[in-house]
Amino acid sequence: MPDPGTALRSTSVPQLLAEIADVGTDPVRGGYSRPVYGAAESDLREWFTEHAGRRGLDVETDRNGIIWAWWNPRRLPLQNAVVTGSHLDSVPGGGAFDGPLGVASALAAVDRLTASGIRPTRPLAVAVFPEEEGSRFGIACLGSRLLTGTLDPARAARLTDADGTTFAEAVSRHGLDADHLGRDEEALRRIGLFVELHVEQGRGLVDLDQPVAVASSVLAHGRWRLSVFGEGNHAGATSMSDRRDPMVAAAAVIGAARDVARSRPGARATVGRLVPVPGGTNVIASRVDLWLDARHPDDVATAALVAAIGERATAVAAEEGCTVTLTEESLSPAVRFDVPLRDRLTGVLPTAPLLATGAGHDAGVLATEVPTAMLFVRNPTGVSHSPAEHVEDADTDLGAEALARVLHDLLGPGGERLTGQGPADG
Ligand code: HGY
Ligand code: MN
Ligand code: MN
Repeated sequence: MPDPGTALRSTSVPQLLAEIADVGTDPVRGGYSRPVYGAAESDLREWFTEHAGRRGLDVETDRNGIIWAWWNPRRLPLQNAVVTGSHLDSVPGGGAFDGPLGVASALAAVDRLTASGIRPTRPLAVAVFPEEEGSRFGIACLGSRLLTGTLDPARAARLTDADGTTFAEAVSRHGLDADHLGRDEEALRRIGLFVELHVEQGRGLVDLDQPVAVASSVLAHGRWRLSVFGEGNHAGATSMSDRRDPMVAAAAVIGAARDVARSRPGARATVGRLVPVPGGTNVIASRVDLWLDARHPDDVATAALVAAIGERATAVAAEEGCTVTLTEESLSPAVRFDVPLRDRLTGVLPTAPLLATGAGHDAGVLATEVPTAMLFVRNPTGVSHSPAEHVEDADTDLGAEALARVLHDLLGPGGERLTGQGPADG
């Protein structure tokens, strides 16, 4: 691989990201709102497909809505491939880099690989996974869960968005057949390993004064719906002593979740979404639905955290004469990335530190099927899922260069031995 200083830069990551800077901007929340299969994310899919086509990549969208762009200059069999990529959907009011940085960096890395003249020993694919954030249909990493079969396709098809549109309707409007969602053995057989580049969602690299890190692990994380039931009534005609107000109980539940998480080292609990029913200003709600995002480095501790929050929620709601139900909507076990692959990356990038992440990723879901790894790029604010998320131009290029070096190593002689072992203990 030529020295970074001489690497040809047919396209820089800042240039690529500048092309989509106006796609899906959210004038109310700030940042970007790019729900899967909405107009903005569909525009981004077209943008990616256009760039992939310009580079001679063969582009296909599989039955789960995952885009695969194949860089295969030697027309090798599509097997044991090195796969990179990320997602293009966002959280509401998200930043510019969560997802698109990995996709743009993959395109820039392909430019560098082409310029390097490498004769790859196996194909490379750039993959774009749908609904990584789970912002529209409620389950994170929906595309990679369908691919690996860790989500029942019939359940996925029935998921609805805030307008009542089902996932089945959304995918069929996108030209897919909801009856064909689900585990895709053929697509999985093609993958030898997966390496995802992502903006760091934290300040680790800032504190370490490094531009790029290699990921070590992902927290266990899940989403639970808590429904708080009270008595709907008139805001003016109901005395204060005669109420069972689920909004008041919900406020206590949210505080209880925070307190329980604070009392357990390593635990995280967040309520970012709350929906009162019926939701009138002059109406005492009858029910409040709220969603808990709970995480911990250990699976058993995550379950214990949620159980403890459930118990506290029931107790504090009862003080308001209300009851609570707790329903698991999704759960991802803790992930330790494949150790041989991780070590191969740190061999290529010896100054890159190892960093754990509290954020979930498709690389975490795929880790049950193939060796996976991640690269993180420095985010000077350390903030993510917010317009404040940022990556300096120079660091975006260093990230693309790091990804290109890693891919060059994995595509070169000997790289093909790293494949299909699945997560290794270590
Ligand atoms: O929620 C997460 O951890 C990821 O950003 N989807
Ligand atoms: Mn992401
Ligand atoms: Mn995210």
